[in-house]
Amino acid sequence: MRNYVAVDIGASSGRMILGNLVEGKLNLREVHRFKNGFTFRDGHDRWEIDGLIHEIFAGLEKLKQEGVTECTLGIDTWAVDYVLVAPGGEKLADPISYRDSRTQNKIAELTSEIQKDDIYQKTGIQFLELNTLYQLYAEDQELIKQADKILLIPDYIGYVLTGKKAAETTNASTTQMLNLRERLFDKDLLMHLDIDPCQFAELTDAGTYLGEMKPKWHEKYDIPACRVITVATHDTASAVVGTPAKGKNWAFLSSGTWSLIGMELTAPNTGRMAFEENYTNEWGAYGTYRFLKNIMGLWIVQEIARNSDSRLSFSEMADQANQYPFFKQIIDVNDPRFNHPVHMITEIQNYCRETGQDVPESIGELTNCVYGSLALRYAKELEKMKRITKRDIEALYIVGGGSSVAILNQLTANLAGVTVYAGPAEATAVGNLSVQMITEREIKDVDQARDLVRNSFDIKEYKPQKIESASVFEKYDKIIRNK
Ligand code: LFR
Repeated sequence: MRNYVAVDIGASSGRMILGNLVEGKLNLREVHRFKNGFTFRDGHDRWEIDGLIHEIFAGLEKLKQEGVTECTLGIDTWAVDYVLVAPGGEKLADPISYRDSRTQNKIAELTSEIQKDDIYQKTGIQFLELNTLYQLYAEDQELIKQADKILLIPDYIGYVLTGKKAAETTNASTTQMLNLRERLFDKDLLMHLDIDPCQFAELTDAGTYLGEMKPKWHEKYDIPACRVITVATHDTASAVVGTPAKGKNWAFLSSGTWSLIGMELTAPNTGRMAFEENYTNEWGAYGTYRFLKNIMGLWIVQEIARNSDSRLSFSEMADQANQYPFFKQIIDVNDPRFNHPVHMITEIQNYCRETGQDVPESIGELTNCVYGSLALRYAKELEKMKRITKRDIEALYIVGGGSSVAILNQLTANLAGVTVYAGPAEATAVGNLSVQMITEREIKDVDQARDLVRNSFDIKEYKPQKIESASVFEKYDKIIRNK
């Protein structure tokens, strides 16, 4: 039995999952879980990257103690953030979070120098201030000059573990700096930012062998022999691989800190409508594209929990939300004011006040408002996607931590009029493990991986129920318009 280890780190937590294929089923076991988050240091919101790497070694030590002596290992994390690496190999600073305020107004500034449409035609990527393009534009130019390499987070972790540098493409595409046609970092954009193409590592596809663990780590820690495989290192790309989809007319929703709603395409769509609706074409594993939209997601709920000091899970918060009728209060979940407010609860309350709605007070009311508004936004985006791609959507596969929120799944099915399939919660780790298994030739391809996911996990089905949705959509449109 071979051992595959997924290191999957999101904005709020990381986990290490051991995966094995046993009698045609995928067995998962969580070996280690740890917290993640940014803190304000040296003038910016920064991730504690050394701490995260330390947790990986702690997880590997646990595995060794449990008798695992050999494994392959894949790393996926959130996208867009990077580490500047000095010629000697050490990091020049702790990486700055995409929620840091340094990129405020940077889209406007950069697109006054290069046309927005040009950037979209080159890259096919949605305009989000968090993109690496605007982060590098806002970066300390002296630091960029000193950097031998700019490595995205999972590439950097892979580099620390093995000493090998790569720029994995599913993640590199989220920089908004890859040229779709040349399939390289775009020369004009690099030139504009005064970045030498050599400052990025070689573009590498998911499913490539990166290297062995450095001997020095074996001297320092008692860990299994590890071969690191470059998987789909963008967590969302891994989640899509791990989605148990079947047939043609389906969409996905990777539901965690962010809600990433989209379709898997075999060619990018950079048409007028896609541009105007700010849809993205992130590169997927094995020649696919994630045609999707970022929705603020459960971050808003996480922040409500943080503000109120409650230790409730998403599902427990949903139980409280369920005690109130839905759609009493509606917010635009993608309003930038919810990106990183000082206090999320106050921000939601102010929004409701300003838009002439009753002010939600309890955790239940606040969560009710957010879940209802998320479901509405999901339904709206599914409609848009159908128009843009001219394809039908009959099923929505919801994966990730948020897929366990039954009421949100049912509301989404009802409003969108599609069947929702929910689970697995660990789709990202599953996608990470699947790419390792394909690379090791233990399974054939993504189709087989998805069959495996369907056979190995309890996927819940939510059929759309008839509800009076017209008035709800009307209310939504009015609130969004009059904001
Ligand atoms: C989800 C995710 C999204 C990306 C955002 C920022 O974890 O990777 O796909 O847009 O985080 O990196």
